[in-house]
Amino acid sequence: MVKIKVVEGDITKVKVDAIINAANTTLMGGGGVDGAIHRAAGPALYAACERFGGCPTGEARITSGFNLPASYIIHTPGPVWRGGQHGEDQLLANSYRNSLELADQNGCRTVAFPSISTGVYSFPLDRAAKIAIRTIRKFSQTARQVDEVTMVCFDPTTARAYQAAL
Ligand code: AR6
Repeated sequence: MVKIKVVEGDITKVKVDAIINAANTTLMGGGGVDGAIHRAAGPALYAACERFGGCPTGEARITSGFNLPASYIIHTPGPVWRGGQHGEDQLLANSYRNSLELADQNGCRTVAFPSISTGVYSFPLDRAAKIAIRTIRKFSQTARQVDEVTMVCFDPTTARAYQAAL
């Protein structure tokens, strides 16, 4: 069984095998958690991401953690909220599932996620939290290496939403 936890904090400080980055499809950095991860990991992360030539929404790519306490960073562009009729729910679930599968394939036991798509991308928080928890639970039935998933929430409102979903 995969243990699921919700904490309030800064994901760049978390010592786990892999943290997830709420990226964009260029994978070339940005604001929010993406900017914070790039600043903390250092410029070598930018060079590593450049080699992918981007990533479609809902897919995931893995790099080293560079200067972060985490060993790996898994980059996934979540969907931009456009009203809910453009496959946003499925794309968000894909981001969680593909990130978890990539972590599993790379032998990660402990994984930490930020609240994907609920910042700049405006995905409704409660709806995103339910999708995240449901997708992590479903993945836990087939997980081989991953045994702990932490949602690292940057503010109390976000933490409450994931706690409620859990
Ligand atoms: N640790 C944990 N969570 C954080 C941190 C941090 N250090 N910093 C911010 N958050 P966002 P999105 C929270 O906007 O909606 C970027 O420019 C934040 O409070 O970072 O998926 C990318 O390049 C919010 O709860 O990601 C994309 O262009 C959550 O992380 C775009 O933003 C997600 O907010 C992606 O937008």
